[in-house]
Amino acid sequence: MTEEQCDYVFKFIIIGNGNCGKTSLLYHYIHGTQICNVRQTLGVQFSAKIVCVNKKKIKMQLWDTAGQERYRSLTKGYYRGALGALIVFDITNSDSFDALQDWIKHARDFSKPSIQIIIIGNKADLDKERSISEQTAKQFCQENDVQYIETSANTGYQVNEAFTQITTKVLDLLQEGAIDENMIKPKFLTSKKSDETQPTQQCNC
Ligand SMILES: Nc1nc2c(ncn2[C@@H]2O[C@H](COP(=O)(O)OP(=O)(O)OP(=O)(O)O)[C@@H](O)[C@H]2O)c(=O)[nH]1
Ligand SMILES: [Mg+2]
Repeated sequence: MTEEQCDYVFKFIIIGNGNCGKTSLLYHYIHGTQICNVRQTLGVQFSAKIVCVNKKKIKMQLWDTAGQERYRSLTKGYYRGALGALIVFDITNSDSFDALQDWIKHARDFSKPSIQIIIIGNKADLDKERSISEQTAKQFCQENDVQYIETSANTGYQVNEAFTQITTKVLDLLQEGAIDENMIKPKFLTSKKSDETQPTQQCNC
């Protein structure tokens, strides 16, 4: 399936402190398996995946950003046009949770205030080392009007669900007319990127 055959192109950014598992989550989502020898992201890395959600074929443009502070001014240039932000923190690292408020602000300031946000509490497999309870994280998300999900990029726990949840939310907004459909129609065939994957089967949904 090509971009032209898709109903929509959705741009999502993946942000959050360094070492929380952004790249690992994205790799699992695209390849369906755990990444080996993941390296710190330097700047921004683009991936794409074509999916079928609620009978719509969607090309997901996924921008994985470096969490390190020194890349902040570079990465914010990539927020423009994003319909959604996946903000990742590490449930065993309270600093990464404390930084969420800033990340939400970045997402709303550097894209637009209506950007859809899902907070991802990653490393759920390390539950025994948890420093942020699910209850605390859920309450924070309720107060900030954002979605919440816990994942593990190691086991694959709820990785697909995280991406599907935010995609579904954007589709709901489209149906309500809150997003201009013309802005997200596939306009042209882009050259196939190195990390681009396509479904091996026909869309059956
Ligand atoms: N136990 C566990 N480790 C994880 C998980 N996700 C990522 N890691 C590990 O956490 C470390 C950082 O993972 P990355 O995916 O590079 O994190 P990142 O957020 O992309 O980091 P930056 O690129 O520096 O922003 C690596 O050693 C991963 O193997 C997870 O779900 N569980
Ligand atoms: Mg990374």
